[in-house]
Amino acid sequence: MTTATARAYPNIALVKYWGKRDSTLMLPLTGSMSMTLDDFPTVTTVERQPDASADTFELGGEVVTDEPLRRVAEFLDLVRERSGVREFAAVRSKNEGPTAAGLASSASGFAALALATSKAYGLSLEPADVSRLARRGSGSATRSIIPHFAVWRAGDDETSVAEAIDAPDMRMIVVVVQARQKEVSSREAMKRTAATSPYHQGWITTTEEALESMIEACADGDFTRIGRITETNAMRMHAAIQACDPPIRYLAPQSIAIFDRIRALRDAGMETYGTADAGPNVVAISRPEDADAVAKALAEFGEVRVMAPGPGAELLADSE
Ligand code: 2P0
Repeated sequence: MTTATARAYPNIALVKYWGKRDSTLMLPLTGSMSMTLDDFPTVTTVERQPDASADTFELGGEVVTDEPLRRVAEFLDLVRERSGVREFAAVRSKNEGPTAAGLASSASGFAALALATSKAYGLSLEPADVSRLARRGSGSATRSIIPHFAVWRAGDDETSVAEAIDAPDMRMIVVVVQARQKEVSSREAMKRTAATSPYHQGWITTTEEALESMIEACADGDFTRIGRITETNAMRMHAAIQACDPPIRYLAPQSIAIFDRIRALRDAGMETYGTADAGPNVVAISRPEDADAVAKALAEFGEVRVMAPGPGAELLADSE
């Protein structure tokens, strides 16, 4: 194959990844667990260019240069090294969600890129190998290879891959607070948390515990326990981030108001829990039968999308 197109979806972590043990191999400090979404996909085509003298990258029809191009080209270098094929490539990608607004576009982006590139360069990889490869592009992309629910183990270069885990069916109600470019990238903020947050060690210890509890709760099909672990883990991540020097605060006043409403819904007997990534958007989780009511209750805060567990990374087309 010399051209391949792949699609992958973002994922939202219920137990978060926040910090690296090795930033070259992209090994996380702790394991994490997520649900892959069924909307906001990235579709990426990688076309080998025998005569080109550099890689090119187009996102949503716009030519991309500088740092995003550098990350894509470095990722392609890994695949060139493994495949022995030295050709450069043209990468064309399209995100259906708002880029860099905290809706995990780098997860779907590098997951789709990993699958498309491995095919275009003739590597024949199992899903675990694609997950391992995607990790080198962006940590959270490791999990987007896997359909529905995934656990990504901290591990070492060989074992730090995501695997499917059974969990009770649920919905994610995504409230898009502001689809704006964020001020500090996750990558930078993770570094600053490790270097300056006094709560960093507490974050690591409690996340390791949270993951083990989450795995038990999933095996038991215990939505209540899953929800509690999810919300607590998210709050602890934001607490550790806010305690950086200089501080970083991803949650907006509107985000806090959504968390308050989620708690009020619970107090009123509607079981839902909240989480948020490195941005102001809030994601509520609920049982499938409660999702529409939760979505209605949160609609005043912004655009609301109900998401079900979605597919893993898929090859859409390949050709000579
Ligand atoms: C997660 N996030 O588990 C956590 C929670 C954001 C908050 O993974 O440096 O884009 O490329 O590995 O994966 C976002 O960080 O960072 C992220 P890199 P990534 O989903």
